[in-house]
Amino acid sequence: MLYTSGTTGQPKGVVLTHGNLAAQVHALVTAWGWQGGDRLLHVLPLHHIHGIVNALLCPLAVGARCEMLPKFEVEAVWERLGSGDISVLMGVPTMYRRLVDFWEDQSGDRQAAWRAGCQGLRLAVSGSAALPVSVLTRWQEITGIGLLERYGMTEIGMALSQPLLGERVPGTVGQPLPGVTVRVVDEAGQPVAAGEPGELEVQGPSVFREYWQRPEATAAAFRDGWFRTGDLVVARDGAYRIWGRRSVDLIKTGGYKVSALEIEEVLRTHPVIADCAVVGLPDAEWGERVAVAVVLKAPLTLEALRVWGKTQIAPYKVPSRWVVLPELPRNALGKVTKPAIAARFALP
Ligand code: MCA
Ligand code: AMP
Repeated sequence: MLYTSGTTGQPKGVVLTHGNLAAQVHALVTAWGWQGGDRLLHVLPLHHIHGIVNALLCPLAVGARCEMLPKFEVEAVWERLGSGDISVLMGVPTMYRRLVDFWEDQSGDRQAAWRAGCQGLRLAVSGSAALPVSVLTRWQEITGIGLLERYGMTEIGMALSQPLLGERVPGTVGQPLPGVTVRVVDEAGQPVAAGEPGELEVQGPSVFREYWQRPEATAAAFRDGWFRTGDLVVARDGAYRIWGRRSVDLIKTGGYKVSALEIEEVLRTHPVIADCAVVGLPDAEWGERVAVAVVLKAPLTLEALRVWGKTQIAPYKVPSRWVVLPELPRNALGKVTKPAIAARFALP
């Protein structure tokens, strides 16, 4: 069972059966050509599919080597890649961005050695959040090898992947993996015409059984037997492109999915916060950054709020930017207008 944030309240437990995990592993072993001789460098957290299924169960399933670093530390990762001893790497876009940025500051000798070591890398995968094409391009320039981008979700494992061999169109996440069936539908659940945006729905043996003790949430997540991902996609020329999300209240920061509503509920328990609204702001390093607009009853600093926040929720959920407002902008129905809040952060 893995916990994942949704658009309502507390994170939900995603129940994955052994059959689900076997199907997820089988799809990746087949599509990505896993072999016993592979040597993966593991740099991901172990409480998500990316770190557990893709980067741990796959090598275990084929008897490959999985070398685990205690945490993602950019120089240590470069040292291992530069040794030539690593054949598979998996990371979130923030990690590839840090690798690229760190490289730029190194001596020519070090860069040459690392580049030579990277020739041992047969597969470098990016996922969990959108990979900026600028990061992809720079990674290719400096290492001489490509990145494979794929799309997945806690409830379904990996669903779409660029090909191991063959053309990988930058900015797309490829095609359905073996055993995964997808469709793209409008709000009424009707398939959209090719090239039109719609919600991605998924079927197959990798799809989870239920949210733990949440039958209504489970029922709401499916439509006619299809799992509703909440992600808007466009399928063009056989490759899928992630277009956006159905909900503005889901934020992806550094590959972690966080719920704006969950963070708001926690922040409202702070004694001097009268009201608040959380939004995701576009950010070059994190993809999105958690930001909050607050209405205060007494003086408070962002630093103090962060220290307190980390005693309540995971550090990556705690807002790192804020704006203090006399009141929150609301529409005629009294609902907080999140785009207006995000726009406040763009002001000088
Ligand atoms: C750390 N911080 C963050 C994040 N990570 N803030 C926002 N978003 C984050 N993701 C905070 C720290 O608490 C710290 O705050 C400050 O940022 C700087 O920390 P730093 O040491 O630089 O960060 P780090 O510890 O090196 O972490 C960066 C990271 C990490 C390695 C990129 O975020 C990470 O491991 N992300 C991967 C998440 C992941 O595995 N996602 C997959 C789930 P302060 O300075 O105040 O202490 S999605 C999934 O499984 C699906 C199925 C899929 O498709 O893959
Ligand atoms: P999680 O619930 O943490 O498993 O995260 C799943 C979500 O991550 C998906 O619903 C997508 O919104 C996002 N995601 C995963 N891979 C990609 C990708 N390659 N590009 C864009 N978004 C992605």
